[in-house]
Amino acid sequence: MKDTHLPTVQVLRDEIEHHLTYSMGKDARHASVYDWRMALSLAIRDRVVAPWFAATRKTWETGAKRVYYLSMEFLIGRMLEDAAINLGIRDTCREALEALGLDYEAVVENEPDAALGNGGLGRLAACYMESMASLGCPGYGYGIRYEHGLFKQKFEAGRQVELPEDWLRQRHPWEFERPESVYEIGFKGTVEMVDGRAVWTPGETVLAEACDMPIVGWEGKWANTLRLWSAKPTEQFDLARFNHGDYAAAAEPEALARTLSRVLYPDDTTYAGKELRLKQEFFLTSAALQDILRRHLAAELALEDLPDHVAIQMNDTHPAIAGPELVRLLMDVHGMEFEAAIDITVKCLGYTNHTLLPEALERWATYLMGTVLPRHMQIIEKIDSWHRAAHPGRPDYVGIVKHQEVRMGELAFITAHKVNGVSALHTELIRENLFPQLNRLHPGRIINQTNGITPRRWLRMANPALSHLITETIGAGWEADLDRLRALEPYIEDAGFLDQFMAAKRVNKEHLAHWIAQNQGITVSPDAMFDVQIKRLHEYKRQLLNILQTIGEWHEMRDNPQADYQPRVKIFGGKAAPGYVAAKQIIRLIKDVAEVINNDPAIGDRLKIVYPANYNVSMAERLIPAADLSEQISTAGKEASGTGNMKFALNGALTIGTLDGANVEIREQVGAENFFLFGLTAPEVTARREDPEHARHAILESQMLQDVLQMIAEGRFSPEEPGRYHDLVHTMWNSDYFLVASDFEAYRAAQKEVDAAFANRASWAKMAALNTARMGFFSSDRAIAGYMRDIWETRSAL
Ligand code: NBX
Repeated sequence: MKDTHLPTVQVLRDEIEHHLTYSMGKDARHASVYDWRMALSLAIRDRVVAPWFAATRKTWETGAKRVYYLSMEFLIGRMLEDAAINLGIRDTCREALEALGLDYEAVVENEPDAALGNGGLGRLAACYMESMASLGCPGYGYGIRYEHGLFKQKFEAGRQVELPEDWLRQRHPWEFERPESVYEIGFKGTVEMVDGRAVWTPGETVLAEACDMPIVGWEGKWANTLRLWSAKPTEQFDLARFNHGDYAAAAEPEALARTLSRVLYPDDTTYAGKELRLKQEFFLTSAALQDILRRHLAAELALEDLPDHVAIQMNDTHPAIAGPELVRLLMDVHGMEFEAAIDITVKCLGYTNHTLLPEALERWATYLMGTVLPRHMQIIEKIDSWHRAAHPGRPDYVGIVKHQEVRMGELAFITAHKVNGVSALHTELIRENLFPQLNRLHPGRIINQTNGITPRRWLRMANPALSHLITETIGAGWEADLDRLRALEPYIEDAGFLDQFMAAKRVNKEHLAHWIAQNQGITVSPDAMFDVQIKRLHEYKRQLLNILQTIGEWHEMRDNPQADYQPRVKIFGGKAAPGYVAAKQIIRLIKDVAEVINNDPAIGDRLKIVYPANYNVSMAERLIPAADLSEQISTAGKEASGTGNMKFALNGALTIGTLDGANVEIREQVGAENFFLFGLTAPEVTARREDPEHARHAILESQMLQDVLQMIAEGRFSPEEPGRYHDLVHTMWNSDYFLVASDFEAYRAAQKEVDAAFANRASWAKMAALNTARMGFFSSDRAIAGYMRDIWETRSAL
């Protein structure tokens, strides 16, 4: 739909009022912000339907190949403004609301985040859905409609407390229920051979019921579907038991089924091995595959031709049961032979790896897999022996089942025709360290697709001030062709442009300062450098390094108050997995240090620490445009890519970072002179760990680090409980697996460089503007174009 008719303010206003009356059943005089938000959302949603239908029709008519993105997580955030931006009606929405006497921001902020994900992996899926729609790549996202998304974080006396999240308590205006699209999902039970064919009789069944959200692309030219599954009971409510007064028992089947789609697993650190998680993974995967086959057969296509019409991407190993499940459906339901079934399966599947951390790699005990999915366990063994037989005489052979565990990484690798890493460095490490043997058996199967972010949400929507300046300077259209930002480069010699660039940053910083004052009760100056580290709490991400350096800075300021310091606001945001004790301790330390430093009269405005609770997508949209400095300081070799790093640089923040993940490529793109690099490289990290005393040695070489650790150990930041951080300090001296000590002095030195650079505002402005101008490569459109070309073998339908 190229020529969507853009509504006038009056037309949109009428539509909003119509929905207020007829969808919400409210009178304008009694309507709440929520009612208005719903009315506006429904008015916008109406305008998504036409491109959505048109795209579906075109896909059917042309028989275009469809891409199916299977992910346990879609971290969408808010949808209203995103849809309004892509339809080109954000300003009209604002004016229509204002004409109705309403505050646009208040209405937009009334929307809860759809937090159906933990962090980077889930947000990447959301960016990719938006880019597929913007590029006109026919596709579906398949996920789970969790009743409760990622927990809400609050702080109580500096400690993280988790509260349940409840995004569906209010009506969710962006979805369409599809009660007619239901599939039966089985678990457990027995497998028998009948006439040479396996017959699986599940011991438990639930229904997967579809709920669709349209995802509209840039300028409303295309829209795809995000289909989320809810679990429903197969057996209805037991009326007989109810009539006997046994109310709890009557509702049992329902309660059992519902637990399946009840909560998102909040742990992105470690593999847990929980039965419910395996059931969730199979629930998503089986529902998706049944739906895919149903659609294929409805078009009267042969199953043999599936790979010509269907590409299925597994977002990490979470849906890696897709391999065995597709083989099962093709064999047991559709009567195919194993060889044909596995051939089709491999051609259809792709696998994206997002982690090298051994503790995060999924592996299921064979007894659990055999109990929950007995038929799949047989097929997994069949795939394993088929693959082994295809590669005889390999002493280094690595199988799927080993030590009574099913290794999901190996399974995904073997059942996919392409395996991809998410940054150049990460892909190299997958080849060399994670799957070296499989890489030798299948040269060329592992490829790289460096992550990307959607510039519609992360620049156009989140940063109106900078977006206007860009459009004024280089013209419209960069949102769909981010490489055009390069046209900004000549302007960095233009003092007028640089002033405007910094003025845009200033506006964002003022907004953020205001928000911090209102929400945190802390006064920060927009003149200070806003130094931001926002991401999940992990030891490898090294928030600890940041806070230790901050303590060091404070210590120096107190010793030498006359020296020239650049005032800074250190901003932290992020959640720790509920069971991750070390990460929670780091949060508490940051909070304790903030309490002391923020209230130290000797320091005044020169150093402030802010750590707002419940960091989420919406908070990222507020913080990133206001940042001067982006902290990307993971231990080299641990961060697969990072995507926050891209959002910051695109919005004109400079990065202080290690040679890890996509930092490497960001630095290449923006220029080494516009990036603050420090720290050990991935090979140096490995070498350094050879010395069992590396931590002690590094600490003894840094007087500052000794002082900092001493202060913590003495209880300077926890006077009411001086021993609070004894374990943390002990670990620093004795193990320090993530090499905080080894990188401490290099990080400090880099922070000194940052200070010096920030002191010269004119040259800082140039560096910042060059970051924005050179970040075009990191558009998720480039990434999706890469997947389409190299993995999915599909084209735009536009
Ligand atoms: O995926 C993240 C990586 O850590 C980032 O470096 C990368 O940029 C991003 C996108 O490629 N991984 C991640 O977010 N993992 C999870 O959230 C996760 C969730 C559940 C789970 C394991 C990991 N069981």
